[in-house]
Amino acid sequence: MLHLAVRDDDDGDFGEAVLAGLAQPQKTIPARFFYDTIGSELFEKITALPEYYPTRTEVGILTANGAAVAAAVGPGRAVIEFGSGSSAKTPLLLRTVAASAYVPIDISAEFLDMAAADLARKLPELPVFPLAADFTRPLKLPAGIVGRPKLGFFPGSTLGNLAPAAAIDLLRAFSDTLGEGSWLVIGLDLRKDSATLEAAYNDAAGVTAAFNLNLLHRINRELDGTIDVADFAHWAPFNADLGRIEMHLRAVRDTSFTVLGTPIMMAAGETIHTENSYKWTLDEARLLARAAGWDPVDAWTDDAARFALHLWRRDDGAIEP
Ligand code: AVI
Repeated sequence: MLHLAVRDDDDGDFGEAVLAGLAQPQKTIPARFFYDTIGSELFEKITALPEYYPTRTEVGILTANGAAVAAAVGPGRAVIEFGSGSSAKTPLLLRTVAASAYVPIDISAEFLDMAAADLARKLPELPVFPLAADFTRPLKLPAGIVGRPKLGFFPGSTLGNLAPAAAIDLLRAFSDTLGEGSWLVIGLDLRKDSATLEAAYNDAAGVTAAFNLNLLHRINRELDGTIDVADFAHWAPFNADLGRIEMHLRAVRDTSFTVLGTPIMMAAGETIHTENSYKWTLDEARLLARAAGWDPVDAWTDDAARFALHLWRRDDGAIEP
């Protein structure tokens, strides 16, 4: 299961963030609030949709190129996953690189427990050291993996949900957490034609729309919201200038509601911006790596060049001839 960098279960923070976001000229709600229980279930469904190619494409790339990753990084590394993996990708990588230990890091202890239990079934011999923490900040890794060479894993193009400057900050935090001599395997969605991209975020079954609209239901459930959800529609265009899919909730008519007692008015056509999903070309991804202190060593894509799996090595300042 892959989620945004930070999942936030704190109602206080949710209320503050929603009120602050709805007070902006371009209304906004941070994407991390998608992932309550219902939102997490909807996201799992998204990853299996025919239009949503990233998940299965990334698994295919990892399957086809795992041996090359293993040859580059060598066997016996401790794999540190940013986000708790319960998908097929994690055991695939762990087996391919003959990992000596696994550290899933997630802010939610519940997701960590699920991931650890899942792995214990699939790879019973592998030592697992779950770490319940916010991985957007540099972290002290568990004592059980001290001295082992490290390989970070950040699949699913989760980095794409951050604006470039924040993405660089996060990649720097990974570098600090993993330390000298570490490597990183990171999946990033590739920039491509807008029809393919827009289909992936506007699926025919309406699951992505339900995922987006769940934010409004969540406000009603948790923040005494009085939103008529039927007044809103899911809208997810590709913004070619900024290289990102944007998700919005668009008012289909003039509407007004309250959140925690605060009145909000929206005109027909006005939107609440709920997510960005940046799409990086191979060259842009290399620049991103370098800006954050990583050396882009290799990258693999699927045949249709939809998605890329990147292999980066921490730039430890070695001087090249
Ligand atoms: C989690 N993240 C990488 C997904 C994405 O594609 O940006 C979230 C998502 N939003 C709508 N569909 C999927």
